[in-house]
Amino acid sequence: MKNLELAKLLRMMALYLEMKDVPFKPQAYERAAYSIESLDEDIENFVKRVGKEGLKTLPGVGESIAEKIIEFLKTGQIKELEELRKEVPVDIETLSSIEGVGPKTIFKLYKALGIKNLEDLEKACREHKIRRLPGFGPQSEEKILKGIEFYKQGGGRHILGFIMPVVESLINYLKENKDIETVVPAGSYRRRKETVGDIDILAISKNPEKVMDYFVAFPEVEHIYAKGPTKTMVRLKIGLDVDLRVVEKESFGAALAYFTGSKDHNIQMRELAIKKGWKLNEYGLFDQNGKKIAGETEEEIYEKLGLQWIPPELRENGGEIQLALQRKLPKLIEYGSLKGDLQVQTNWTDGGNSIEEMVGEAIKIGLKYICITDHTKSLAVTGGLDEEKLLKQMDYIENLNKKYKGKIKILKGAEVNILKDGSLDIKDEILAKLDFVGAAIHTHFNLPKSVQTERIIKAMKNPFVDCIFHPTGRVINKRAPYEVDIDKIIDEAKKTNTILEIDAYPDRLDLKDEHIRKAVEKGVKLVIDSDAHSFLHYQYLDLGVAQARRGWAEEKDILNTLDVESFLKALPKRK
Ligand code: DGT
Ligand code: CA
Ligand code: CA
Ligand code: ZN
Repeated sequence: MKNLELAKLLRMMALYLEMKDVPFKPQAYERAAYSIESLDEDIENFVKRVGKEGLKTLPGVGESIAEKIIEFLKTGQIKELEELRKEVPVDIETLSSIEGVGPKTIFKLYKALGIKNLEDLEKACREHKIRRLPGFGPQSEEKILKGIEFYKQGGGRHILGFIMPVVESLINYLKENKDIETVVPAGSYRRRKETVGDIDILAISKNPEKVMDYFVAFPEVEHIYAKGPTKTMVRLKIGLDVDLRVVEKESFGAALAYFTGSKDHNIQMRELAIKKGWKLNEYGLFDQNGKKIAGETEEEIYEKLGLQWIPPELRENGGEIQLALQRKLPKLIEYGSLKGDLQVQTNWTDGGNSIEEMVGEAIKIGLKYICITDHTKSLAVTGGLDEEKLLKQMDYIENLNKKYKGKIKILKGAEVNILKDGSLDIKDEILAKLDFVGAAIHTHFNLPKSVQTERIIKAMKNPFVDCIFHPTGRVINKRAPYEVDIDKIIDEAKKTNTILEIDAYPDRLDLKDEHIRKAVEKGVKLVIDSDAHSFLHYQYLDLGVAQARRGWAEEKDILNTLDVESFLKALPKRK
């Protein structure tokens, strides 16, 4: 799978072109990168299958980018990019992930101070060299330092949704080996944590040596840390570490439970065993005489301990063991149970596909409704829609609905901007005509906490705002959430009958798990959206379901598990 590597290079192209102030092209490269990383097929196979013309059906990929992709598959690099890198040899990928540091700033810093990487940048900040440059000041210096700190906290954890295709392809590769009986990813990956440190895979085999030879021959392996018959550790080319453990069939369940974790969950489990005078470890559950009483399956371990089986997403020591003892675990929302998607952008603004392309793909994957929510006018960079264009889009959708009757329902919506004072950038009389209105913050991220909170509450009080999109505004590993009193937002959501969104896009996952749990406890209604900017992004809906499960959400908490008629009737403000 070269997809991630290619996406990375395309994104780098976008950054360099932005640095050079080339118009439009950066956005195309960015979109193409999106497309490639969310493609669920190996890009090499894909190109073999559909050729250059097929490549051009991907959002963002035109003639010139298609050629670069083919060049990369042939030569392992993109010549134009190599030249740009020679000209301005900076670690553009890392530097540009620091909040407030864009390609143009990077270029200025390189020219003025020779800053090439994160270390240079931090040093220059600490030596107060940046504040003396024209266009910078003490404030921008502080902001950059803060950004660096946040970046470092990320600590090299990988975003689950982005590494999933690689892990799945590795699992499929392992499954092809005849010596492997069963193979399952465990650890934080199995718990569907939003970021993972490394991947822990378990397998059953009678020929562990052969299995390990086969494992390290996986084409994406870059480095072997250690190789032994029971445990082998490697690093993949995308920088992700993977451990493979081969265990005996009789203890597979015990190993699976142990290596799924989390560590705190395991400690509680072990204590439960100790209370009974037993012992639990990665080999099995043993009674007071040291006799093994369970180990082959996870289910029997939980059962012998008097517990209901606990879904991995709940194993974070958040009270799940106590509830499992009483057989009162929530009945979590199931994967694949979403019938609609309420946040879909199109090429009317910054999406990569037309409304009809988004509709076509939605039908293909079995969605029963989607809501078109293009950005609105004050978000000028996306070409946000004004009242007039919104009305035009509503008419257009009205007509499309005739064409697609019986296949899918297209809802009229918008992702409306919340202005600095909490008012919206679209008039109420127009909002009133939409089926579903999401409001979101895209500017003024740095207001004081109480001001930011009041700003959102004011938007929730608008009778036409059905939902707050990505309520905390974070971008994992890139941008901290804005300061906001989330408990207050949840309380006000309940009071004002406003839905909160779980944005399923891999680096958003906003609300996050612990917020979802609070919202569920308070009886706030939620929706799970892909925030699609391309038809390839619908696949992330299940990542949102994963997050909802980690937040203990049941089907009844998530409104887009309903069919479209019931969904519209259930909209809390419109009842
Ligand atoms: P990660 O990789 O940081 O995203 O998180 P995990 O949960 O995958 O943690 P990892 O890879 O260090 O270990 C995998 C599992 O092994 C972990 O979920 C629980 C188990 N484990 C690791 N170390 C310990 C330990 O010291 N005590 C106990 N009880 N379990 C452990
Ligand atoms: Ca792990
Ligand atoms: Ca590990
Ligand atoms: Zn957008």
